Amino acid sequence: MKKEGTGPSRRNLLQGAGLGAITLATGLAGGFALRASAVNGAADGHAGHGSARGVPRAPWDRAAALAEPQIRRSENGALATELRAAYAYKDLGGYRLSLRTYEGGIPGPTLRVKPGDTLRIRLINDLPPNPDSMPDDMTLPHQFNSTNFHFHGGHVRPDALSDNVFRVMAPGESYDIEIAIPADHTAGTCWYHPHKHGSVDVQLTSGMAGALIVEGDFEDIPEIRDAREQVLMLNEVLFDHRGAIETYDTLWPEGVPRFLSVNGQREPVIRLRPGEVRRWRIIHAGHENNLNVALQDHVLNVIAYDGLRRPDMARAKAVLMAPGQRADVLLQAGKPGTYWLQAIANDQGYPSPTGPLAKVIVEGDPVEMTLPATLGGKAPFATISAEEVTNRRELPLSTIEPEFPPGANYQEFTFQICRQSFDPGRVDHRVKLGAVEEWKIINEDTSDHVFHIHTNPFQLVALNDGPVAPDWRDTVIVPRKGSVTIRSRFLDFTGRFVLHCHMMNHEELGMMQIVEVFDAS
Ligand SMILES: [Cu+2]
Repeated sequence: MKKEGTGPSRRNLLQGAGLGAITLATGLAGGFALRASAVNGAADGHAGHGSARGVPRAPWDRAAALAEPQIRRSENGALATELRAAYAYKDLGGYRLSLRTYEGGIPGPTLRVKPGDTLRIRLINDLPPNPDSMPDDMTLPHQFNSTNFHFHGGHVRPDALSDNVFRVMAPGESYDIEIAIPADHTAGTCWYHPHKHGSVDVQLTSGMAGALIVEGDFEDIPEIRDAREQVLMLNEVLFDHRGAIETYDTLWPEGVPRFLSVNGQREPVIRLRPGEVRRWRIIHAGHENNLNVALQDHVLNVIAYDGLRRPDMARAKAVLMAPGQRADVLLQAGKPGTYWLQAIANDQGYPSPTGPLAKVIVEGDPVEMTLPATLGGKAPFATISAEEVTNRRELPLSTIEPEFPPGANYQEFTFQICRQSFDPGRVDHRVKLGAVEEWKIINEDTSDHVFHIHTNPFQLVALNDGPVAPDWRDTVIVPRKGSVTIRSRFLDFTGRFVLHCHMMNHEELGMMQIVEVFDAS
């Protein structure tokens, strides 16, 4: 039975009680509620070691420069590459972890393609056999060693060997993926990660994700073209007493060590010269929490959200990012000094994680660079007017929670869209090819959800029923007890794909639907 929103949700209790612990890192013992975030990365970096008893320590180089993932670039219209999914040992933030990876790295290699290219990947699943059989209930996490591949942000075929998240790539086998990127594809920051229902949350949390950059944006703006760029892939690192993630209980309840990472490093160092303009492609690859990203004493100038170019720069003291979202920002370094890039306080119905992400050191001779005066006012797509809309839908998001006092076990929670949990055998929305639809996504819960739909991006129309400036995204926060209204064109691709909450624990426990675009002609 659905509990009304007046009572404290499990997350409220956990995170609310954990807030002090996040800040003070006192390692409070005792009640269940206090365990959750007691080890969340405090700025002094000393948090949490006590809870990780049993995990081998590893040296933590606090002066390590931010590592750039290996780059694999297309040539002559194609990028053909291998991605091997396998366990690897990883020394991260003072722990020696054994995690599922792409190519032994966290994150995986950065794939760089151009509009019109073909992306060919041989995915070798070198993970060991699944110890468990398929569950009767598909909304329970399962078979963590089966995987597949999703191109998040890709406007590409969702079927066959393309961006097909219904494929199951079993351990011990190899699979070909072939994605034709349309010549008119938007250029920008996308990413890839597994999307196999049942194992995606565990694999993503392990660090199986990489940047997938469609090149060619902002070539008309010299200030951006000439700026050095860096991928910043954000994650929340968590693991069990063995330094691994082998059961879903490691992710829920949240009693295990956790801290924030950038490109698989804890508090790496980023160096800039005074006055230098740099482009950061920030990708939130974490699995369940928003991160409110800020750099001390600096402005973040957002030039694209979700890889979709903005008409104008948005100057921000902090950029609130949900799991799955990307923000391309221009940063101009200020006076010499040390500044923390960090996740600062945010309320998502419970306190979002806070703590250091990277140490930014501004030093050396100043350089003369400037921020662009304008981005040119171009939107990635023509605005969808109300007259263009051919159909409307409402999608309520809701959670069935255990009665108070809340249980600690993930099995007690059910996440739903349109009052139903995910069923891989059911199509939830049939959309005519060529349709232009307006959807109102309604969050009935007391904490935020994150709406993401594959294949086609959407235009924001309203937030909590109030109009907003047209803005294109593929992932958006749906505020608690609130709503987001979006419009989208379903023009180019038929076939089945999914929409889901990008808090992947919610997705894994049922908050996903299947959309089928069909050709009615
Ligand atoms: Cu959610």
